[in-house]
Amino acid sequence: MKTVTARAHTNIALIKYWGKKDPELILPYTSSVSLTLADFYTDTTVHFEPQLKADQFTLDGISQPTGKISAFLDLVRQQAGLSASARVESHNHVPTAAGLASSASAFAALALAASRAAGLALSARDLSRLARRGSGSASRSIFGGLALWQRGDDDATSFATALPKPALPLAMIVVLVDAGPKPVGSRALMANTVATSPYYPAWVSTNEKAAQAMVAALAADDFATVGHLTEQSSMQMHATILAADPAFTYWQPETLTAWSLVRQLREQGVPAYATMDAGPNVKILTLAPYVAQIKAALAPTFGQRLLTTGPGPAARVLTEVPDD
Ligand code: 2P0
Repeated sequence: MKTVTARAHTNIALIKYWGKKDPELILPYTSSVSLTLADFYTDTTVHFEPQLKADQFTLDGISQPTGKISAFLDLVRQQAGLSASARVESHNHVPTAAGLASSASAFAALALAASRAAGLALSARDLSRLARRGSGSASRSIFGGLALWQRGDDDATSFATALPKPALPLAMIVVLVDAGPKPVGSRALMANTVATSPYYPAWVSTNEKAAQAMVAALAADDFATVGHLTEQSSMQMHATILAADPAFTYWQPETLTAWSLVRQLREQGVPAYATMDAGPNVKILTLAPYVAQIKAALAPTFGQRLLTTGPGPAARVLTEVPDD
């Protein structure tokens, strides 16, 4: 056995994932496209120990419930033919109270560390399939830069792949509207949107076309189309959520303030596009040369609540230490 520490970075979807066709296997209704971020990541250490009575999990040094982690480790144990429990230690590296702690980096790091600690040497594709079982968006965090999660038809065909590195100097500014915990978890809300939003079928057909259009726009380094598709996918996702029963939105007043400033910048010729996820924070997709100008325009309203990042690397093993 080995003690393995892996690092995976979080990602932001440019074309969103929202809704599961198969909640058990986490097969999505639509494909999605994401940007893995340089500055936000999770480090996870895994060691399987036959003498442990049950799995143990700490996050930033604090003991946590093990339900979701143990269910995920069971998949790894099954593949490796192992029965031992594991000790899992995770550390989230996100700026204090950034509100960006993510199941994407968490399950991507756990998939890599646990599979290696169990003696498996999975391909990137199989790691992505495994990470998907923990959290859909984690399938994309196996890869650096841009990733495409093809929805597929079953467990074997639903995985992410890396997209070619664009010539575009992509950058992202995170506007911290509210760093508190989510009022409603995305998993339950996703399921309710699928079950009750009359707009959901329209979302599926539009978003799937957008995913394929995004791949083409990125390959062509066509930032106006990349940005437009990014903003549309986010707004349409939030529209399906608003139309669910009960109606809901993650947005807060400052979410709209930030989006409005982004639209004003665009009217002045600045390439800036807003995208929002399962929370009120706004992420602005832009190009590196415009970051300073955008931050200057947002600073009077958001002050220090602006973080800048860019494309980050693939999930990787940091250390691998064999038992004595
Ligand atoms: C995404 N989100 O594509 C979308 C956009 C939030 C909004 O993936 O239930 O934690 O674990 O598969 O991946 C957040 O949901 O959901 C998410 P599960 P996940 O990034």
